Amino acid sequence: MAVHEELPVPIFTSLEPVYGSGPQLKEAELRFNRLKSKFVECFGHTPDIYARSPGRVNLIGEHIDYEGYSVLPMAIRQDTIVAIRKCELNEADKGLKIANVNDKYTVCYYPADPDQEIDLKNHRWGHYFICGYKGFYEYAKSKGKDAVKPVGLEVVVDGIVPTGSGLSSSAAFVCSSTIGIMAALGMNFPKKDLAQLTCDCERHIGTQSGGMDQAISVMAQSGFATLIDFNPIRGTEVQLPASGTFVIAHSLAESQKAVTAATNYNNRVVECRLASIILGIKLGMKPEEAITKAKTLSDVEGLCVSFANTRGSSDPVLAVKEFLKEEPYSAEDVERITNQKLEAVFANSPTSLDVLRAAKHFKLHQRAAHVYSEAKRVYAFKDTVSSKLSDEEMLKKLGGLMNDSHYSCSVLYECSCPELEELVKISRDNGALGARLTGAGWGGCAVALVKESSVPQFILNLKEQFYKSRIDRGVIKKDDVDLYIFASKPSSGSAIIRF
Ligand code: NG1
Ligand code: MG
Repeated sequence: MAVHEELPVPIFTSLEPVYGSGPQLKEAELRFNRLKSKFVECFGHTPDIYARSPGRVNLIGEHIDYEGYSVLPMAIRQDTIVAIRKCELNEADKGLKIANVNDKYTVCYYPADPDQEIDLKNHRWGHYFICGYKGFYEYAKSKGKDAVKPVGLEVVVDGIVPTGSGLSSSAAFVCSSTIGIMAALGMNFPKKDLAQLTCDCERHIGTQSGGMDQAISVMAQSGFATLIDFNPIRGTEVQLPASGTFVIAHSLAESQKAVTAATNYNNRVVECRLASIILGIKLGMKPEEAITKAKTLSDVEGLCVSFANTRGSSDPVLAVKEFLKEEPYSAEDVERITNQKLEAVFANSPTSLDVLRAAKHFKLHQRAAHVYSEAKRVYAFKDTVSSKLSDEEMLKKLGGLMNDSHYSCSVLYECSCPELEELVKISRDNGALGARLTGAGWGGCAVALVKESSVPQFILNLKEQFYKSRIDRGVIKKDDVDLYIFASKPSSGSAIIRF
């Protein structure tokens, strides 16, 4: 039997297989009807096909996917749906027209050219669709499908994953776009290829992201969280304990990752790269070798382990302690060790050069200590879930790991913010077994593990203690509060819908 990531994206002719029954189905029917009407209003006819892909909440394993380490997210029910119709390029209106059911997002036009550059200096919401468009053609070409000619596309998007929230609205959009284009052209690729290609193509937006969000969005199975391994991408279903529920709560600080990349996200990717190179050198690699081979911290873990073995432990965190100083490194400090100008090391990566220009110093010890310890927590989490512990002990242990993860993100990786700290504290004060920021951080959501039976009271308390003052100050509307705090069950991954 083929493992499910080898299979193509499922194609359904009704909404039930994706949205189940009950209120979720009703909501989905309304959305699809509205989307179809908007499509007719924009383009004068109905779409050929719909593609949907969900957002996700990462339970544990933050900022380690791009370092090659496994992570443990689950899909949430909130998704992006793309309605799409192919039009020949000789039709009157050429190109790609991308509208949105939400009028806040004005129609974007792009040429039907897979080689177009995305204008990063001028960020527009439609850019994420173009990531998918480019990604689809790059993949098709790599598979020798040169005959796939660029086509024009009419598109309407309906996304309900809150944006800038660390719940991966961007991956939901990129994945549904890519899959929509693929389906409109009558093709279907294995899910693991789609996970890889959407990860690669979302980088056109300018963040040097890892592949967690796209992998879970494409591959999620309803009812399970997924342990995702990289190189190659692989998903293992993880059954979560029924006695616990994950509650997602928005800090109401928006994390504008595409805009702050040079100082936040990409900065950490560059710091990890520098830490890898220096560790590589300290552990016996020649500088040139380290620069070409030590791309991520997982690339040098083997060296760390053999060093640590001589110390009687196989913990790479020990190597970090021994070889990376705690004081921040200046560019010159690093260059003295690498014998190479940093501009030359990163010459092929314009977004890394932006980081170098913006950075005052590099906290290599702290970033590497976070990555190696967080990687271990992911496996500890998975092992705990499948252990024989009693429910109570299990939840306690999982909560403890989440708390440790938060501490590491906050103190070592410095990707939290005051609003997230407040939310995490209030969550713990109200009985959460563990709480942590989720996603990239610097704003966005926290996720809390709460005993199933206490969830309604927990949510009420957070509304009172975190959201009420924000409603009073007009930060959010009272009627919208359920969009910002909700319990979440593991939902299903991408699907194509053809009525
Ligand atoms: P968010 O910002 O939650 O979409 C980002 C990255 C992930 C991962 C997390 C941190 C993108 C598309 N995603 O997620 O790959 O690195 O941060 O764990 O940038
Ligand atoms: Mg994102």
